Amino acid sequence: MQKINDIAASIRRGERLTAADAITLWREAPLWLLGELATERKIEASGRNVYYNRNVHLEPSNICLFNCEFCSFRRKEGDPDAWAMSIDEVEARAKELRSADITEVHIVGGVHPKHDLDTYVEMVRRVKSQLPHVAVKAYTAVEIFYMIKREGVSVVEGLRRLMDAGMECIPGGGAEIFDEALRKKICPDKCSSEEWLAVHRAAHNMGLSTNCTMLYGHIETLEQRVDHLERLRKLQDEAPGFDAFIPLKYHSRNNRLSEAGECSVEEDLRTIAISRIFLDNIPHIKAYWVSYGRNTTEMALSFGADDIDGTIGDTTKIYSMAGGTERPSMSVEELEAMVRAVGMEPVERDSHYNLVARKSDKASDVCAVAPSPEPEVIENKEPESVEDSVTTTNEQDKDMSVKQDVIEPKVKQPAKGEEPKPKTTKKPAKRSDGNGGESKWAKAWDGLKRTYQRFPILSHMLFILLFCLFLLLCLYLGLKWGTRHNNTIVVPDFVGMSIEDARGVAKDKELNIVVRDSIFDVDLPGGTIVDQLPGTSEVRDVTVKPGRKIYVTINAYNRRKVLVPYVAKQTLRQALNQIERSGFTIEELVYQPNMTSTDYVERQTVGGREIGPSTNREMPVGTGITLYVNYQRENSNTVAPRVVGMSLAKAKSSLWDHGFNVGEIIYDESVSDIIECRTARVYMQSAKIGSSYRRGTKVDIYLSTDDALVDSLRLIADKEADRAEAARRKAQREAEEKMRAEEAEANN
Ligand code: V47
Repeated sequence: MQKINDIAASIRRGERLTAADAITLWREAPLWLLGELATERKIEASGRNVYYNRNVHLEPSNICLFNCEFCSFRRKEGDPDAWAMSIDEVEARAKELRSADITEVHIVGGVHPKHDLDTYVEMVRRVKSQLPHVAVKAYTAVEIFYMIKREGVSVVEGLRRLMDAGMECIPGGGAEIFDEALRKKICPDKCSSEEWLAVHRAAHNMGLSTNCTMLYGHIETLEQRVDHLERLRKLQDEAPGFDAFIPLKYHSRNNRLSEAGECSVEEDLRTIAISRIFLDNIPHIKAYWVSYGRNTTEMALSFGADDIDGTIGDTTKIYSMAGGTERPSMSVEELEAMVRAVGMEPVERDSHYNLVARKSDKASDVCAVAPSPEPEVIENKEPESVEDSVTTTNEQDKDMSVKQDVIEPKVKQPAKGEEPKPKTTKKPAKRSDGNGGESKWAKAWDGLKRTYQRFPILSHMLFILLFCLFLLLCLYLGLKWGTRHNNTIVVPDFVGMSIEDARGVAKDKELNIVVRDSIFDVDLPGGTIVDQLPGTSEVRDVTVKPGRKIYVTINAYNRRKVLVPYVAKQTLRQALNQIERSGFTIEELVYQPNMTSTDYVERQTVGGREIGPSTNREMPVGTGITLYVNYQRENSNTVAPRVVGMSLAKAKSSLWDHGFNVGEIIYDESVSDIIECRTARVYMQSAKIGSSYRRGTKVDIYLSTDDALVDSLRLIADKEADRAEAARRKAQREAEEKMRAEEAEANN
């Protein structure tokens, strides 16, 4: 367990999970710990939000050139249940969807031998022509690679044509498992891992966002899963563009891998949690409810998932054909209820994770996408290397046309609303004694009847006795339930405790701690609880039933890294504003004499290293910056401001602004825990208000949460400040009068 604890601590310090540690966690970590770690990461990434969208799938054909071992969807041309929609039918389907309240159409299907790039492009164009306000998420990298290779154009050119037709993003399918040896076994015809990654890389470089998936729970090893995640993480580091990762649980019905069976729900939760922790650069982890079903999806939300996909409206067959959810469809209310059931906040998103703002919930209402706070600028680079690596040769095209010729062009269109035929299942045979006679239960029942007829009084008494025993049992159970019902627990004050300690206390009291949010405060250690729900009260005990969840907000472990701002060559005030706005702080103000200016920042360092205008240095927020500030010799002194009554942050800001450094920070005994530090105010300062000190002097500040003390000392400090101000004005007046007198004397 020590090893697991070390890995957990390293994750909580914000260190990247290595492949080796991911395997150890996967194999050995207790499930609850994975849930905790993944939830902490999820909260950091998306708070309590869980995303869903209003979407449909459009599966133009299940005819596929490829024949993957795990696929239950694929049919070959001529099969009785094969279907292929013509382009007009695709458009007609899109037209039907005009009245549907959706924001996304997800087009995916088999790699049809007769569909070329133009067909795919035209499908997107027709869908978009009917649904201009709806995002088209279309074609897996496998389909895209095939159509592009067949056309003999570069990936960039192919993607450009699809984008021009209206394709907005690419779904994550077709990734399966990247390990080359296993890929050869389970999907030998599909494009290689490198080719799948190359399509997504090119898409990212062209500004297209995409998703990624991993098909798990069949015959792959843990090492192969981690290798898969590692290749995705690497690509995202190099060419960011993945919006979401979707772990896809293998479903075993009606395909050739069935013998592998299906993995357990625990394995699903472990996979989701490790994905969240490992893929620290992919913002969303989707628990695809169509694949997992409602219960596992709900649980997945406590294991790092922050997306559940959408309403679907019974438009996909890939999973139902493999044994997943039959007729998948969920209303917005159902999706939202599922999220709320685990204490999270359902958020409707569009295909780019912008929030969808709706005037009301009525389906007929027009919806609008809430503007993102800061639209991201994405460079439209055309990657030469990708183009080169995936442009096809005529030889390869010839191969494909040969394959095409051998397939009979017989396509059967399913009747509207037609479902795959239900499978005939054998009913279990009637239980018998094995000799064709009556069952032993029937014999026992006859025996009982005969006994009753022979001894009716005795039988009645026996019946009454049994009935009384039953009543006693009910009474006992009722009382037990009743006492537990009244059994209440006083909610402890968890605020200020570390999450680990709080969990210990909660366990003893039969309560459950659930992290529901996180903040970041530089002055608090990571994992400190800063808020809880239900809270506690000073006037009365707050009580709850055993087993109740206490939702807490913690201080984040990870200090977000941001670019250190370049603040030199401007006034101290401007520099301070910029530093505070970007979340950094002042390490020290170093004053240096100068002939020309006072309070002008000459240069800056962080951790002893110079920061210049083009230094691209990222540091955790809250890091201290040292400023080298000029002063003219005649301005070597500065006047102490009043900071009594201020919070620590305000006091620091005021001292720096007046040319002082912050010295010791001392809390009185009213501040009993780290959380109270946040509400304490200054009641004393070491520099006398209004007195003159050398620039850069350190001022000690004393803080308390005793409001009466702080307020009374603040009144005194205000008077002191007024006196100092009056004295300053008087001295200024006298100096001006003296100057005027000297001038007058000189003129005379
Ligand atoms: O690539 C096929 C998988 C994928 C089976 O991007 C199977 O938002 C389990 O990629 N058992 C297609 N899985 C679906 C897909 C997807 C789904 C939802 C959302 C998004 C998104 C993408 O389904 C295939 C394959 O990996 N699959 N057969 C099966 N028997």
